[in-house]
Amino acid sequence: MIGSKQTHLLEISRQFQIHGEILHAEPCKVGHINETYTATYDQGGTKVRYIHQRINHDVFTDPAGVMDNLLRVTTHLRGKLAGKGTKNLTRRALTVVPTHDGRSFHKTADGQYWRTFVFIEGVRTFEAVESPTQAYQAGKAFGEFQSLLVDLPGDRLVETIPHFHNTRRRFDTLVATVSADKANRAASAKAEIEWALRQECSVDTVLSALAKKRIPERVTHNDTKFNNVMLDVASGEAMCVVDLDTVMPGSPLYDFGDMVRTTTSPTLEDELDLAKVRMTMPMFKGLARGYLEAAGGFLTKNERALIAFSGRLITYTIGLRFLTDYLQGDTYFRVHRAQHNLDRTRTQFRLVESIAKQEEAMQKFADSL
Ligand code: GN1
Ligand code: MG
Repeated sequence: MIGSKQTHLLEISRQFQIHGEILHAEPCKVGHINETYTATYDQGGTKVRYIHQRINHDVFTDPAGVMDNLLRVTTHLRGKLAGKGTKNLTRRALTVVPTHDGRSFHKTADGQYWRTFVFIEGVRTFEAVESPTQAYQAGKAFGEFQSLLVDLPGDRLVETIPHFHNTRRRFDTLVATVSADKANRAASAKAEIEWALRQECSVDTVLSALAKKRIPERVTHNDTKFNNVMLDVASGEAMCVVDLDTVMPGSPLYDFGDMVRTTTSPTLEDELDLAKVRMTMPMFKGLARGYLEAAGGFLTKNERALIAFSGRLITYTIGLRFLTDYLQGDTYFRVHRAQHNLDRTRTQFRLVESIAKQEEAMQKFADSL
């Protein structure tokens, strides 16, 4: 194997119940938060892959809580899928590989948290959507995920990041960040800040519906980016949704909203050519059809009425977070170039405008399903 930089990873890999020798490991470059490696092992002459991942514990301050949620959720999913006679269960729900002492994660002497998953073979993810069929598959996958978790037994899940999609708090944090302007960047984002502040009238809609119990709290994924759906290479069908760290109490509208954000524009999240950034109706139709086929059975009328709005809301909320991080000096999201978070902000805000223009038509279509 393995260069000197990865000797640490070799040590980590030995903590888990994996047979055989590690041959090599490659870092996985997508994802803004955790640190992920794909590692290949020799097991009795066959090459077998695993995922090793370091949990960013600045972001997830309760890694044990994250793993408790994750085990409860994946165990429940696997049980329900098995009950329906689903084949290939380790391709259909994430499988945690325990440590030698039976724990779901390993804490290193220097306080890092590592976990291991079975690698799912024969699937791939896409950073940008390529067809309405893919959008349909994504909608269906997250809809099924929510639907299988409707009867998750036991206590309320841990809130791994409290107030995660609380747009009011995200808005107020932006306001405070602008006035502190610690990184001295507010002048360079004047137009974006002004635009963001003008949208204040939208921030409370879902929060107040939840507070008044007009819509229920449910178990939701909360990070339904298109690249968190594993599509089967051969058939194109969604096999599994990944990135379960933010599975916690929420609203299905947050999930659907983030699907609209990441699955209806043909562009990447940090597209520089804003002319290309737009909500496209064929993708939305595929997405909504897939989602409502799977989730339509449990969603209430009030939830359904906010389907199109949720896309605008979550795209705006993530934009607020990118802008805030830019103004705070890029301390949260991993960046790969100067102004990366500002570029991401502009893309989100452009997409919000495009959704706003089509919101009525989007809702009308969702109502027709
Ligand atoms: C982060 O880790 P990743 O890239 O899946 C973030 C999401 C954002 C997303 C924007 C825990 O997700 O909330 O929507 O970036 N995850 C966390 O791309 O903050
Ligand atoms: Mg994530």
